[in-house]
Amino acid sequence: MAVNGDDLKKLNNIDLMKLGADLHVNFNTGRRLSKANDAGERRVLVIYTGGTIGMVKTDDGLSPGKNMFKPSIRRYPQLHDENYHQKIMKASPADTSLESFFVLPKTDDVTWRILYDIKEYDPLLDSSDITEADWVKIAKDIQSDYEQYDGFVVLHGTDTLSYTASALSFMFENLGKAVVLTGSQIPIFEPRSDGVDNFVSSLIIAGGYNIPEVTIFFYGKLLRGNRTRKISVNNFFAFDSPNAVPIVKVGLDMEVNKAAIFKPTVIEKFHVHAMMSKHVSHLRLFPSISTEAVKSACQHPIQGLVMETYGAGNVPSTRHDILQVIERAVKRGVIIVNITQCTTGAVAALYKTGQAIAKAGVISGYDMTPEAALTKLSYVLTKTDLSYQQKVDMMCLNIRGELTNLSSMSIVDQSLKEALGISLNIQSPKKLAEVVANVFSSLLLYGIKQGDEGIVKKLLDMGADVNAEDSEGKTPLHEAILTGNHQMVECLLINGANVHFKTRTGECPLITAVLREDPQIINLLLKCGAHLASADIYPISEIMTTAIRTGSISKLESLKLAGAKFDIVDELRQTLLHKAVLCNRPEAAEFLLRQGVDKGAKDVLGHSPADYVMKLNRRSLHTYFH
Ligand code: ASN
Repeated sequence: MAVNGDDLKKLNNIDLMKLGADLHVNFNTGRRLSKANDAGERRVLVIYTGGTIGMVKTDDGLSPGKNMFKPSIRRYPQLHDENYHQKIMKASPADTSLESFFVLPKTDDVTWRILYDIKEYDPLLDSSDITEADWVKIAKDIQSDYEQYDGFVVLHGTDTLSYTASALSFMFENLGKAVVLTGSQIPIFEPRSDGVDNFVSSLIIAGGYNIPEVTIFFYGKLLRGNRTRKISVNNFFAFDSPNAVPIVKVGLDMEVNKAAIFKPTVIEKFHVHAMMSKHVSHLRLFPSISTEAVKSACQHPIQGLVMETYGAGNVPSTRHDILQVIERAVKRGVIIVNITQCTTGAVAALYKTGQAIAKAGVISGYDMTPEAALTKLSYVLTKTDLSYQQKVDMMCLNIRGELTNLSSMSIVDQSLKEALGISLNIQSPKKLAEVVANVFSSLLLYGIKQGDEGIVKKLLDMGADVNAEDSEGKTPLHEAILTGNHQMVECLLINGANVHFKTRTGECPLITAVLREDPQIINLLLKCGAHLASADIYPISEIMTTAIRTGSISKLESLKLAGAKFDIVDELRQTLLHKAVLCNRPEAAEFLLRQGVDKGAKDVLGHSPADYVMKLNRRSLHTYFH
């Protein structure tokens, strides 16, 4: 304890009383997670764009009701736990932002509580009215709040949901957090609505599972957004992804297919490409289609055309007029993508009729949905730094899990799985998957601790989960950071490790690197999009407190490098500079002053740090407070 008995005699009684709390260096600028809930909380931003989910009956049919959604949600105990809301507000009176939050009632699916805030759009839209400008707006809104939330839910009408999901999946580059889109067939406040389950499950997935993709949750399934299609006007089972397995299936439990999650392979920050070309069109062939119809689909100013052909990508072999129009359009620089009219399967050069259009310069869209092909074209066409050929190459590449071709396939070595099944005589596939996951986790940990990248890569190739959490929520990335092996950290990051996983105590990998005071790893994580969020204030303020109390300048430097702000105040309105003075840490005070902290800030007693320097006669600090 840096404030000794003699020091305290110099303060008056009220000071003593007030400082009693402070002697434990009780920082409480944000929420004290441990006060309200030891398991912690996750924050989700809900963007409510419109759609049936929030609609009300009017004389003209169902229509979105302005400013009605939020007050109604507060009255629904399945959607909001008011007791818990009151509890967290009492625990953190200084955090006024909590007022607007909703709290999802406790669920067994995740260990922490999910707090969510709702941003309602004006006007609310039936999704048939959504345009590419709305995609840009949603993308930008998520970008500007990206660091404040653990995940995002977009409430949206179902009619064009697959288009929006596909568009966002391309616009979000290096996405590291979950963006779950959902809606409903019946308004959420109607008795037989599918909206409650769709909304609640989306919140749990966005806040509780790190699935860094744009997905659609509908009727018990989480599907990759750019693989989905609306398949029914009136069934609750309204969306499907015919060429991709669901990522999560919700029954009694949430069954996550971790192998199905799209993994990043580059070390880059999250970025929004906030531009989509309007100069794209879509042509569905039919027997006896006219030359004029084909011509008008690719005439100026069109730059990209999605052509839906028969079966494996075939066009009629006798229609030289169509081939001629297409050839001319390709020569003019129009990118034409061939996709199939069939629901499942892909374009393949099997038939003469298909090869003819490939020769004309039409590229294969493999098994892309029309929505994915169209929005991908819109995205690629606005990449002004790319040449025509680079755009074509990008269209053929699997960039967000939207298509299956050789570049998207990986061969998983099943030998360990088979050997375990045989030698342990495990019949149940679920049990076997559980055992295999455990064995992989232990081996991965062994490889990381040994610093053996070869083993780690081999295990990942064999299907080990690069983001497997242990009982404390620690991931292989946390472990690699703890060993200080920079190359191993890099190896995990380019093999899909996510920088946003937090342990049960709220420690993200960046905080682990700060605690280890490892500038090289901190920089690497920052390059990959890691950040300190305002929701991390509890662990960060604890680290800052200890650093000030012990005068650890290297820890303070690490915090600074990670992007921490040194302007926090506690419930006595004392700043870090007050603490440095009270704990008699001139080095820490000097560091804080170099960061430009407020010298004159007064605490609840009306004392500035300089007042305490005088009162406590801190000689070593005098020079900093003239
Ligand atoms: N027309 C509605 C919409 O797309 C349909 C729905 O949400 N179920 O906005």
